[in-house]
Amino acid sequence: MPSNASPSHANYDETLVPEYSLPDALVDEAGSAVDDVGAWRHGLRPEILRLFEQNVYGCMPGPASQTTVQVLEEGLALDGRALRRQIRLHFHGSGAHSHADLLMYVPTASSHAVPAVMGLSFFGNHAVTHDPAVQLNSAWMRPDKQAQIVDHRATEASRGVNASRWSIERIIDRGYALVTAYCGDFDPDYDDGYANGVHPLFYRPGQTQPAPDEWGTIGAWAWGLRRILDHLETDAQIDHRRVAVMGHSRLGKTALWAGALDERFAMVISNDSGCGGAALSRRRFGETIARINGAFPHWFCDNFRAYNEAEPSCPVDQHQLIGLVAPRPVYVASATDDGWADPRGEYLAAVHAGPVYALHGHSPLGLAEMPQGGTAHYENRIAYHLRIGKHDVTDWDWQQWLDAADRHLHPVDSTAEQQPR
Ligand code: GTR
Repeated sequence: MPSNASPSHANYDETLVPEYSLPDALVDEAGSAVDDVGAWRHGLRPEILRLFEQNVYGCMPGPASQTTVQVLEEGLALDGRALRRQIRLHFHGSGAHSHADLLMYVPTASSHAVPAVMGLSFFGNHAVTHDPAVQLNSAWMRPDKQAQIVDHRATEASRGVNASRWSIERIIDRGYALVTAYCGDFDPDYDDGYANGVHPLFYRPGQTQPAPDEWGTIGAWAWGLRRILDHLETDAQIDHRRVAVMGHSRLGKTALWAGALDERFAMVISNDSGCGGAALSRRRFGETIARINGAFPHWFCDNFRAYNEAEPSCPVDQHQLIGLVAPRPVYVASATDDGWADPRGEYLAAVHAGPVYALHGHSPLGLAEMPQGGTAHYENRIAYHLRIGKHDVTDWDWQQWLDAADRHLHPVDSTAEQQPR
């Protein structure tokens, strides 16, 4: 990480947050206020999506020209309370091939299709559980001592290193399936000019890297989430109309982008997603656009660099990303000791997405003040919590998300029009 990207060099002083004005979540580029759902759906929603594509995450392509499904393994887990299924999705296109391995745990207690939570992991399926039957991922991984990564590869000692972040037993016992995959199966998390991962499957003849308004690595990860959902649509044990997408940190940014783009995700949960996720960029609190583009030049599209030290000139801010999830439930989660991700900026973005929910007849977040640490607010479809603690995912987070999912994760109204994408 370049030194200017270091958390210790960031602003954490609320009095030094610059004055800023946010784009109104219900005003279009021409300056007209949108006051009915039809105009939002057919005008403003596609316009804002396009602005995020062109300026922040880049446009992503549709499915690969060919996808094949290989069942790697199936068996009972958790003393028979879950069916474990490991599946390899193969993607082909433009003479290139890549694959991603899914790990699914499906509760056996239900004879009906069950709702699911889907999320990508930082270190592979074997890292989210101690279950020895889960295959060890052999793809490139970021260096990490605690995750027992040696020479960029997982080792046997990497099994379960992130298990505390995935409350699998709780998820299963609450009646939800868990579906997960390694983010690096879609694009390894380093700046290689997009020679690996899924980008080459879509290069036009002669193209060697994405154009400035085309997808980066977050786009590739979000693409992966969408392809997993394509697969779940074929799985009779999963109620694909009740799939929540969840992500932590860089993968929380990814979950929001996937959920904004793809209305098949019935609920979106972003945890500690920070800059380029749920936090308002214009606050310049903690991580800023310049810092994130400096440290992770491959995450966003090249056009995003135009807003380094120039946040107000970006035509969108992150409350509008949250607004794109409307009217589906969206849950923004922060942690008290996670200043780098700007908890207050995440809370404010959830507040400022409120008018889009109100337009749809749903109550906004409904918190006039930043809430106390250790409280969760999921009465309404825009939910927020502030966990006490550091940048992490804990069982407390999962308890709140599952409570919110029980309350809000209903099948998408089949009469609601969905935007074809
Ligand atoms: C940090 C990055 C954050 C966040 C975090 C993570 O280094 O600056 O934006 O994404 O990594 O993903 O854990």
